[in-house]
Amino acid sequence: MVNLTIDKKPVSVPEGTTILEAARSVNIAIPTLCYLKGINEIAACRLCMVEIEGFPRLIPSCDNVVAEGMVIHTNSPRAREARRVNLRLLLSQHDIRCTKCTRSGNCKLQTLTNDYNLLGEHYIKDLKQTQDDFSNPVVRIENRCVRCMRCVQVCDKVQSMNIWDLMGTGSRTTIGVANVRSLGDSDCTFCGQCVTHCPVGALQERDDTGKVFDALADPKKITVVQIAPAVRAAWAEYYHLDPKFATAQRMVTALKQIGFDYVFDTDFAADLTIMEEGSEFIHRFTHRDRYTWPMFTSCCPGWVRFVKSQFPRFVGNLSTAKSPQQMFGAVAKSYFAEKIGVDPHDIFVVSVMPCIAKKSECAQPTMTDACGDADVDVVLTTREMVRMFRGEQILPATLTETPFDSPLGTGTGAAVIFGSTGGVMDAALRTAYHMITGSNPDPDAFSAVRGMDGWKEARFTIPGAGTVRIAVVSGLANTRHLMRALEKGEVSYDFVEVMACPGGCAGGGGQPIHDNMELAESRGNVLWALDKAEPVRFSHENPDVAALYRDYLGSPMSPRAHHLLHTDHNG
Ligand code: HC1
Ligand code: SF4
Repeated sequence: MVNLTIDKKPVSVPEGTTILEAARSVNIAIPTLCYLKGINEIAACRLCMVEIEGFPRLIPSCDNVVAEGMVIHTNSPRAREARRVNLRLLLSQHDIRCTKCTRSGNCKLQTLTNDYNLLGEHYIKDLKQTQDDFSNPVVRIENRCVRCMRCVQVCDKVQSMNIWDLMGTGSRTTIGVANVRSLGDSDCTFCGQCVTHCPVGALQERDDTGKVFDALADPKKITVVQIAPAVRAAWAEYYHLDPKFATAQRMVTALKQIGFDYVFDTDFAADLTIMEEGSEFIHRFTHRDRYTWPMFTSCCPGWVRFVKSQFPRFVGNLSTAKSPQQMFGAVAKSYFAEKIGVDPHDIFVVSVMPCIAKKSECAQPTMTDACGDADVDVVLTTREMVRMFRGEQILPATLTETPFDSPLGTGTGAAVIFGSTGGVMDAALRTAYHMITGSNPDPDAFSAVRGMDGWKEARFTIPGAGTVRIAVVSGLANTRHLMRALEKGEVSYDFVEVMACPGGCAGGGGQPIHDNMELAESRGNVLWALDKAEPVRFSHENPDVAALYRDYLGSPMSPRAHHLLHTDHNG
């Protein structure tokens, strides 16, 4: 252990601890902007400067380690003044029209500027106008970037994609797309992890709220919204509501208040996905020789983009089942349109997703199977939905509960866990077991797939089918490791679930942002608790999914089911 003094407090920490972490261990907060523990410890912003007795210069605390006997002052007049100067230098290159920024109120730079009372002019007044590209699901706004490098490091270390890179030199240093391509031409998976880790608003999702407000105001449109599993675990974070109070049913009320005609649940389509994907897995498993292995889940568009660009020879291993969001759109504009007797072209389907990549998934030219229009018209992130609530002056703390509409609003416990890593696999195995044996397993029989490990493995024996070797992976760096191991023959599996975002959709790129906090696990736990509390925990027991098969699709994998619910990933 190393013994030192920080702000007159004696501190004892293991060798190799940074000064920043040593201070935090005794509840002394040193301001940071660029710092991300284990990911970005490079002192780019220089706001964490501290004074050490006997050292002539101030040093950044995030990339210097403690030494025996150090006497450190984190908030001396010199340290404070250095922070103020460095903050003003950052502000001099930052577009400070905060009222125009979606991160206003949730921006680290704004908070620090207030904390340090920097009310006067900054060094440079006029920023050059930049041409920002708002066409892609992920948008970068050059004049807001503070060159903290978080996006570069998250994309490199967590997602292994290396899309962002440092460009230029000196005062012209900036961040751009590596190899000087545009983002749209790059291999970006649009997972949005760069967005949720940007401390300011330099990266964000394309704002599609205007399209939704227009549709809501159009009397000819029948507006239908679906809510993804993981959204319910996070939507009220902005309002600091207790997750027990912030139910999906209160979100339904808010969406009705802003004018949606029908509020449905992606959980319904997640159960439908399990019926199709479970049947497909059993078919492949019982005709092993006809397929290459393993079979991969296909509901995460970040992962689908990843496999197409990074490991194209595995594209044929993806389940042909569309994602729940796309199954929902196809069913809404066919079965549901017929049921309520309207022209499907008049139905406007909005998805609220924890995800940015879903914006690109719904725009795929192949995702038009119901009536030729896009099956899903617009995807909003959880953040965009909350912005709509704010714009409409919704007061969530006063909301009562409203049930989802019928018949696309019923979901089981197996569906809600889709939003957490391991959930898709768990749900699929519950139903595959039933399809093979004719009886239900214990709904918690497959709990080995749960938890936050980035790469999980398990084997399960299903009577009559044998042993199924599965893996569950989340985060694209973990995925790359698994794919390389598969290529080298170091591992072999039958069924693999992949989610691009660490922890699955609960930690998705469209979820509320809390600087330096990873909430995928706690949000995931909300979903696992919802599953436990559900009276029905098997997708094959969803009564409305059963009715859809009985009245419209026939059976899983039927020609109609194939047309509406499956896709060719090479298409
Ligand atoms: Fe997801 Fe899915 S779980 S991909 O994360 O399969 O976005 O929540 O909606 O489609 O159901 C996202 C979440 C979501 C789909 C489902
Ligand atoms: Fe989107 Fe979920 Fe995939 Fe992340 S893990 S890219 S939130 S679908």
